[in-house]
Amino acid sequence: MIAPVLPGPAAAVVLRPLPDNRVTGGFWHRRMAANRAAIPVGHQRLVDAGNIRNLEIAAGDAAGVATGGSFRDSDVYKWLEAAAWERDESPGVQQVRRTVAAAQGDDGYLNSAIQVRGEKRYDRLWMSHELYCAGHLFQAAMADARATGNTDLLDVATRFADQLVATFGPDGRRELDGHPAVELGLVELYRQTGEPSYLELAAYFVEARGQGRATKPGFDPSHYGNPAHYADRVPVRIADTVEGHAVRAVYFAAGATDVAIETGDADLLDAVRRQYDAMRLRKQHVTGAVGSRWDGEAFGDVYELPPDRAYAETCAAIGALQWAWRLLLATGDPLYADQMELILYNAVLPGVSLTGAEYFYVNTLHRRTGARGDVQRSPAHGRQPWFNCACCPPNVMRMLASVPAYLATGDEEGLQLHQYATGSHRAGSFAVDVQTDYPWDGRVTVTVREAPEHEVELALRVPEWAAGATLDHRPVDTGYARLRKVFRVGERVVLELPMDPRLVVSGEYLDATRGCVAVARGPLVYAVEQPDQVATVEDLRIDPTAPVEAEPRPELLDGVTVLRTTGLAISGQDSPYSLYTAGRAAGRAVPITLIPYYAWANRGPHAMRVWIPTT
Ligand code: FUB
Ligand code: ZN
Repeated sequence: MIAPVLPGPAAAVVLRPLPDNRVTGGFWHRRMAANRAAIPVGHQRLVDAGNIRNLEIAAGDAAGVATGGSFRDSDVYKWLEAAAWERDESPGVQQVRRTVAAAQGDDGYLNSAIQVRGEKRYDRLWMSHELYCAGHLFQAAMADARATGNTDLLDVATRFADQLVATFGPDGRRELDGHPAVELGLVELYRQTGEPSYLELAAYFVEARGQGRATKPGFDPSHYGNPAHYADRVPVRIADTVEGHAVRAVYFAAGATDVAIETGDADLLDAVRRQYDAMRLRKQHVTGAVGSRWDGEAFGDVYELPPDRAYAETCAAIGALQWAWRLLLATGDPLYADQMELILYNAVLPGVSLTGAEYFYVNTLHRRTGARGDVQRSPAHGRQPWFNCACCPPNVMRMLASVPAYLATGDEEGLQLHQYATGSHRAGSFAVDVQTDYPWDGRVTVTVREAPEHEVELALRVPEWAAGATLDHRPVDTGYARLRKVFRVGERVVLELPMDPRLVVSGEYLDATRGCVAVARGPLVYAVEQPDQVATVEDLRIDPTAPVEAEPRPELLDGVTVLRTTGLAISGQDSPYSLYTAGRAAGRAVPITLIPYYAWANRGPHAMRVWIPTT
């Protein structure tokens, strides 16, 4: 069962995940196959980077000193989670499970770097990531139990969770981990075991944040001294936006949403919905990515969304997607499914190469010709096999391995299809097969495989970009198109989503992208990349009145549909400023070809733009 979120029986959700969503062909099947092939590669990279060795030393199976920061065990746990969703029972996976179990302290505590170095536990919580690692361990354990039935990690996780319950809370230690994640893990562990103290501790961590308890004590002029960095400036119930370190903020919000769901806390749910809207409307890139500042890996001010300096960490996109999924389950509002589509195709997927084994940590929306990166994570270097801080690669692995979970849900009425992929879904006695060439083609054919004798509802999401869609040739509005009837086995329903290319402009307050357009088709945001152009990317000006044609190119970039249009190549002035003159830009007419943004940087690092200046 691939179900990264499984609300309990009493949870306040209107939609429930389905245990048996399958992807059997098409776009996501290819992307998941590449990801599956990357899992053993990931193992080797965790060995090479020393993460596994740290655990082996803690287990007494190796000698030496621990390397790297105390967040490093989390990379192993995310990788184990990916392996679990893929039901990968290779000897490498089994050995890592055993090593993790052997590394655990007698009282349940587990953090290999802290143990090996003999550091005091929970002493630098703002930076030690001890509970962050625990959160990822709990999620890996839950994945193993649900997908493979193996509960070895679950035993480790519950012993550690019991240690946390005995240590933290209103009657114990009241500091918080600087990096949220434990909230998500504890709620999952509660769902998996039914142990109420895990949910209570998660709820405590959610309520206690926003009062400076996760922040580095004392004066520090950097972001480490700033409560906003840790989502720790304003209590969650009164916060009206997201701020600070983007991954911390969205993991925390997703965990708070989980608590709201399991406790039926409508006020808390309202608060996180309000915060999601603030993020979506004022702090999200056109690709769905979040995070504008390199300094502190942080959200910026409202409308601070520079394409060339976008931080847009892959982990932040994954956290935003996890948050949107929980909000979708809680509310059934198609807005969140639209967001998930945007984020998955255009903010998560760009973080991994078409081979599945090279990554972006920072996802820029603009790379200049001749760009030179400074630090390892600079996207100017192109995709990398791994990073010294390797949070993103195994996060992508667990995300792509669990894509089927996010496609469809069920409720008492029937089955809801939120994302489209060739495969199958079952809600009770209602089962359907889906056939589609999405995201290249807008036709989705649903065939009933099994149906009850009474009426059920089939709901198909019509994305917000798909005005003019039809269901069995009848016009349907955006949102959910619903068919309620007694279905016959073999019956077909055909959804047609219009795939006309769209030019997108940014709002009046988004200074960095004024005078530019982004091009989208279906769920995909497109980009110009140097290898497809006859002029340098810097010189291109797109003609917003020119037709944009879609052309399937099965041989290019593992099979994409490119967009072709026209514009000008200006005569690149090599001077930064000149006198203003009114009128159209001067230049020679040129064809312009756009590729899906997710596929850029698979031919080496080249110039690329998502936002293109107009003629
Ligand atoms: O601190 C753990 C992870 O490393 C964060 O989530 C990323 O942003 C990176 O800082
Ligand atoms: Zn990351």
